[in-house]
Amino acid sequence: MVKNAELAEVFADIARILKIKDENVFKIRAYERVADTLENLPMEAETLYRLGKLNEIPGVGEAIAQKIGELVETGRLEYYEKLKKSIPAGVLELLNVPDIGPRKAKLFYEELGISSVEQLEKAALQHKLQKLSGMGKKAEENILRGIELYKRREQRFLLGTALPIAEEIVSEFKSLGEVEKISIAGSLRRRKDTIGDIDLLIASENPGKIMDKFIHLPQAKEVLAEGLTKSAILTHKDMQVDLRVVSSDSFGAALLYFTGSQSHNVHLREMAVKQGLKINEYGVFQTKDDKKIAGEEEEEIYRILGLPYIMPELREDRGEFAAAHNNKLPDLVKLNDIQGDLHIHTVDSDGINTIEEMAVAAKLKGYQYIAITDHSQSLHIAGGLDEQRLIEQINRIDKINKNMKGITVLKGIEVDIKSDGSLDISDHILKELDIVIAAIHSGLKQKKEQITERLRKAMENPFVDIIAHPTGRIIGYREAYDVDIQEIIGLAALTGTVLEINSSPERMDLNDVYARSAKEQGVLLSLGSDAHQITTLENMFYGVAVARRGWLEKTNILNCLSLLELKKGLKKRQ
Ligand code: DGT
Ligand code: CA
Ligand code: CA
Repeated sequence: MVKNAELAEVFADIARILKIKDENVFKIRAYERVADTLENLPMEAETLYRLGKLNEIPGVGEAIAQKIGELVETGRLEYYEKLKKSIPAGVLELLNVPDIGPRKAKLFYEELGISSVEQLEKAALQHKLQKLSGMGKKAEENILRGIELYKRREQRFLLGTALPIAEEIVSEFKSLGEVEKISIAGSLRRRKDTIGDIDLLIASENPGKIMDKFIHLPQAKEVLAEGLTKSAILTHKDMQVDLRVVSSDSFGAALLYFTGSQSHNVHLREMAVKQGLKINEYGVFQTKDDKKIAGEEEEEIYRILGLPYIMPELREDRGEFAAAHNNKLPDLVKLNDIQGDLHIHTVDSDGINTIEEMAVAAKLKGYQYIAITDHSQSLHIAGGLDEQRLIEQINRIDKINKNMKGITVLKGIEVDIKSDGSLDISDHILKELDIVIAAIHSGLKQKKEQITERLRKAMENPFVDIIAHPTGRIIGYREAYDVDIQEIIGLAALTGTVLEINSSPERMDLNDVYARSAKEQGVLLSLGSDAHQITTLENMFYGVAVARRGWLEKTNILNCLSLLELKKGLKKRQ
């Protein structure tokens, strides 16, 4: 069986090579889309192929269906093999360095023969890049910074990459009779946006059997360490998984210990010492006689220390102990509290599904409403809507709402904030929409004052309800643009503008720290999946993870409101 992920990788690679070769952008985008779709397809493409139903996959036309067929039947693709030979593999890798697009990769390769990231770094340090045409001192510095990001990315994984793998492994274990309890621990349980390694914990009286299963998991590429109670493997994606096996009566203490964070644990231990207690990964003990008084459950351990249960997402030693003491821990928002999705794209710009398809899928999720927020005209590459097409979409949504029961489709736009801070759709049209989100997609290198000014202008517009992905970061690929986020939060409070927590796992923007800061200043936040197809509506989970790490309750979140309340919560249409 050829896995969807493997097919996706081939098409993503094809897109990358075509980019370097300067091929037609639409052709490239078609391959990128297919890669994306395949990765998120709820069903094996091979099965669809066997049923003759490949054409039912959105974005799969004749030519691509044929290629999938060839891969399924022969395990290789002649077109791809030829394409790969036309360019050194290292040149392709250059594209993974932030700030390096196909044009630069081509330039470095052709002018300096650079075909690896190491060679690129060396050339930059020797100031060879700045002399090339179109380059300069600044551009060279940017590339060095990009290489740093690239190296860091090699070491950490997105929550959205690590969690599905961990859950897959957990479900492999669940069928094993010897497993009494199992849990994800570490930063993954705390839902940090990036994950160093996956930590798993199992309670069992038969660790030998557990370890045997662990090192033979289909996910294991390599065994890094093997012991009776502690082992580590490397997955095919080069992610490390640590597993510890403990006995059931220590499970709570071990889970607390291995969930961390380290600073939370240190604080907890210090508290215990003051009460004549000792905590370690085996349990809670009285110092005077070493008698074990707790260990089976986390709740019990917190209780013995006189604390309410502290959710894993709060365990960063960022004030959770003081809050717990004063009974002021937040009642954290849950995925179930989300009443609708406020950031959705469709085929009208760069999405894959239609408005109706998105609405039906959202209704199945139990949402009351969704906002359709396609891109606006400045984003040519994403097929952004001009005013005429937007008006046409507005009319279409009115009709859809008449026919669709059980969910309301809100008319919206992700309007582009241009370099000078103006919007690329005029106010008299924005006024016709239910909801307007504004975002920066270009001029990302502008100075802090300029970017802040652009956002200020957008927030002062009476029709702009939400600022989408307010810092613009793409984790591991692009740093946040230079913006004074505290000033933005202040302006949001002043203008009654909502700030988004973009829930795509590559963005998670605002992040947890800024989201909490926004809450403290009375700013409302909105969670948007930024879905470009049905399957990524699920990204809402990651937005909720950020929200929870940011101490948010449902009252801090716009789309925890019912439809009626939501309309009241938005800026008044004047
Ligand atoms: P990561 O993997 O870098 O995203 O972050 P964590 O938090 O998962 O860290 P990791 O995998 O090194 O260890 C998992 C947890 O185990 C960590 O959050 C706290 C606990 N832990 C590990 N090493 C130590 C240590 O030396 N002292 C203490 N107090 N706790 C530790
Ligand atoms: Ca970890
Ligand atoms: Ca670890």
